[in-house]
Amino acid sequence: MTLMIKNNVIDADNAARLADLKADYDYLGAQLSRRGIDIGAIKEKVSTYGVAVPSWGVGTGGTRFARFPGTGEPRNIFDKIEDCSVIQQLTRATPTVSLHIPWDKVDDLSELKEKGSALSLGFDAMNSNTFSDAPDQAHSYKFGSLSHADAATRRQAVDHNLECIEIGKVLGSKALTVWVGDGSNFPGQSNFTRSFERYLESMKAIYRGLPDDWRIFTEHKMFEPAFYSTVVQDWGTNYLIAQELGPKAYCLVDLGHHAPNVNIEMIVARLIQFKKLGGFHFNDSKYGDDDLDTGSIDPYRLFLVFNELVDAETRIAEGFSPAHMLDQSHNVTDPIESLMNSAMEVSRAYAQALLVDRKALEGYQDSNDALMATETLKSAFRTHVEPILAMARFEAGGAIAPVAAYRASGYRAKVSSERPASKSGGGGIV
Ligand SMILES: [Mn+2]
Repeated sequence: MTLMIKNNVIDADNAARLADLKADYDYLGAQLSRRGIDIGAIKEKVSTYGVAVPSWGVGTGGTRFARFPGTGEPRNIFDKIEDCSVIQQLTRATPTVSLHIPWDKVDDLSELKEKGSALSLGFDAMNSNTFSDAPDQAHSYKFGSLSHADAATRRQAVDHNLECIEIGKVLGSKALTVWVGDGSNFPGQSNFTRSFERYLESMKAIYRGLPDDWRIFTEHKMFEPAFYSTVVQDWGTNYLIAQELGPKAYCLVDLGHHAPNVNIEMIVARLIQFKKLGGFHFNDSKYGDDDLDTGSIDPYRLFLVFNELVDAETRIAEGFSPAHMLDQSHNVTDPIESLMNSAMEVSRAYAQALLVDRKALEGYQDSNDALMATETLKSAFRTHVEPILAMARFEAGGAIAPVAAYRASGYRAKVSSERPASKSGGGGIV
């Protein structure tokens, strides 16, 4: 196995922290024991939890105004998965990478597959791109892709998605995520019904090319790049798509793709109930979109989403197997550090949700004790679970303090000396 960070760097950083961690873990274990919770069982569950890293996340993001690249930016998918393996090596919470085509297209897929194996990384959902024009493509997506008024443009977009499936088959992926930028900027610019009919027709053609053991995820987004309407704007439309397509079609919830204050955890519950929750793109936002690090603005909302997931997991909800992925834009931080912290934030939300006393909660709900019901959630959320996460990482060979170990490793300086500086400029948001 290829290790991007030397084990002795991790060992040295861990050695300085281990005694404190053990003390904190034991103390938390005693506290949880008084609440009837076995800390070891929680740690076991947390240690099996994984979230996929998006290949595009390890590059510096940008806005439509500018992009300010960092140093040592990955030049291609091989550099990208090396960066992804650093995240996995230190956090032990990100065993898979989600690719984006055509950005990650390579001539030799077996070379990429071998590189993934050498780094002990698997390949998660494939992501297609019909929201921007690839060089030399015949038809432009300026006015849409899968819902475009022109049949040849729609066909090109369908074929691209089918190509993503073929690439994914070689790499061992089992899912295709489709997000389109299709929509309109002005009232009257496009006919809502006809656009959606064309979109569904295109999606059905993609669905027909989906292998039996694959799933297809559609991702809704309220606005942007279209600023008046988007064809797949909300979870209702997303649910209709999944219903129209069939049993292999599921809805993907990107936390940032909703209006402010939308009750996302309730959307999650509805999709679970009707067996159409496909998975997540985790991130956070203050005003709109999906740009900020997971849990950086509203960790309580992230916890409430995981509360629904653990509720479904506990009662073994039928057809419940959501895919988890990060999807965020790192404009001012080292992307590796942001992704490590974000992976730990989702693990934290999961651990906190596991602490909810579900029997007590149900009792408070049935007896209309609103105060104690909400306090039951709050007491789980307020529990400082870091010792559980850190111990799980340590026992799996990762770092007790991933960001500190990463900084001590000098990885960024090393790749900065090997990889030429990338260009700044506009765009780059995904
Ligand atoms: Mn997304």
